[in-house]
Amino acid sequence: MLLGSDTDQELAVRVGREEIDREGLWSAAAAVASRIHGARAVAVHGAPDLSTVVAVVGALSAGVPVVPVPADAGIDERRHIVRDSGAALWLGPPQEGVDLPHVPVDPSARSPFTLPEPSPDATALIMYTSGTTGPPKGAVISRRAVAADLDALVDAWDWTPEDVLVHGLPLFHVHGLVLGVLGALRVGSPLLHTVRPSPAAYAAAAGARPSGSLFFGVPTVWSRIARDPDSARALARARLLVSGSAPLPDTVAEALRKTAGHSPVERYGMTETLITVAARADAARRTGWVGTALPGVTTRLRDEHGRPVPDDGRSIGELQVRGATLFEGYLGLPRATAESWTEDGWFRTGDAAVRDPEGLHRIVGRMSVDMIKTGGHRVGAGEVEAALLGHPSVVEAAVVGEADDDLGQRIVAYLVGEDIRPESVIDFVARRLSAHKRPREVRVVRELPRNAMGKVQKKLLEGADGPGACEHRPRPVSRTPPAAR
Ligand code: MLC
Ligand code: AMP
Repeated sequence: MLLGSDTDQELAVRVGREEIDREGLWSAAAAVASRIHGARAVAVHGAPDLSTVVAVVGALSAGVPVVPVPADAGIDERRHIVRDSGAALWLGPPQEGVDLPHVPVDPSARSPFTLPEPSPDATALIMYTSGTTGPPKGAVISRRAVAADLDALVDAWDWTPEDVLVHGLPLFHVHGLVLGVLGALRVGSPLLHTVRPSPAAYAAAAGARPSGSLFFGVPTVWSRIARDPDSARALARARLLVSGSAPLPDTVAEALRKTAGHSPVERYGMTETLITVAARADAARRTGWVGTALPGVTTRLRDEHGRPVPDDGRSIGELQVRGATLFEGYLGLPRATAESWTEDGWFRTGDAAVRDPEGLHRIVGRMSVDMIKTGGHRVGAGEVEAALLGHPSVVEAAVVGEADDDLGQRIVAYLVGEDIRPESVIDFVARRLSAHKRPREVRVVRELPRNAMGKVQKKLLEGADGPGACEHRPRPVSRTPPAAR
């Protein structure tokens, strides 16, 4: 069974003030399953509420692939995901840009409907994720991969039904949905979802009934908690804090060690691979080191010519992975799928890493400046640039990720054009793509730095994250104040 183990725990999931016990959840999910079984795929509005959990569990118990749609998606992105995925039904409240038949989801509905457990080879999820260019691609993830990943993490973190999981992460990414919801249900530990991942909500969950023991967060969440000592102190009683989805700064781990008495273990993954590398709960904390390959996963490092890189803890190569947790491919994109694997069958993560002789990994950056991680969300520079070029005032656009104490990277747009009003441009992207893909800052320049071939030289743009900074940068003629977020 993908979900649901024997447990004495009554509470299954609490989201904000709504909660449901295990029996109620299976029965409400059965009511969804009875209405959608046989559908090719269903799109689920990924709002942070109980209906989303019921919709996902209902679809999985019916063996229908789930397409999570970001709750903050703008109209173009939502339309793209719904159409590209081939979803036949929309589960959740009606949304602009969706013309599918709509199935309302009611957590208080009860049904005795049952179906046999679907095959482990069946698709569990089609999760949309950004590349460096083009619209998001649908990563097809099997039930087998989800189960393998969760079981490996259970082992790494000594995760048991006695744990109470706490997080407030979005219910449309691997972190919040696969680990944060399906993980809790597979293990049988209650989930307290805080709706937003605010420091105060995490602190309250540590003192709730039942009290949280296992806390998940992206580095932005941990950094906000580290800056709020009262909330950090409340986490002293937690069994385990876990950080992932982006690099955890040393300063944040150190501040948590001082105030909460412990710092998070780290783990590394991607939408396409699920979590592949994790530090064990009982391992000494080493900030920036994300642990060893999970059981069933193998990793290797390769240089730009495909040659092996030594495991000396210093030499950098592209991290490549293979194993039980990997996705099946990008939906309807055989070429992009083939390009993401090496000829000898390893998935190219696009992350630069080092590995030490004990097999511990440290992620040192991305191979491409066009892949941005902001607040733990993955955003392709190309897709934001394409959206910006649709704005009537914008003639040229270059988007970079700039180092940011809060978000890790913040999206900065360099624009050439006439009468550019930054707020209008930022809202334009938020309305079309999604709120988390909007530039946090706009810098208007007279021209973009280009090489002889006409290609924009992003490393010459002021503040662009990564190596290659240089004096010959264009000076912005105007910019939004940094406070304008
Ligand atoms: C502000 N808002 C706007 C706006 N300006 N909306 C539209 N247009 C504008 N111009 C609104 C937003 O919609 C939102 O509304 C509110 O302002 C705050 O949004 P924000 O500024 O984007 O939120 P912020 O506070 O910065 O959020 C930080 C954060 C969030 C950390 C809470 O980024 C987050 O939840 N990150 C987690 C990402 C994650 O789970 N990644 C895992 C990927 S899986 P409202 O109404 O919503 O408040 C993966 C695999 C692995 O990576 O390894 O795990
Ligand atoms: P996504 O597909 O949204 O899951 O994003 C995957 C990317 O997040 C990876 O390719 C990494 O760049 C980044 N990432 C995930 N976990 C970590 C981590 N622990 N440390 C550094 N980067 C991470």
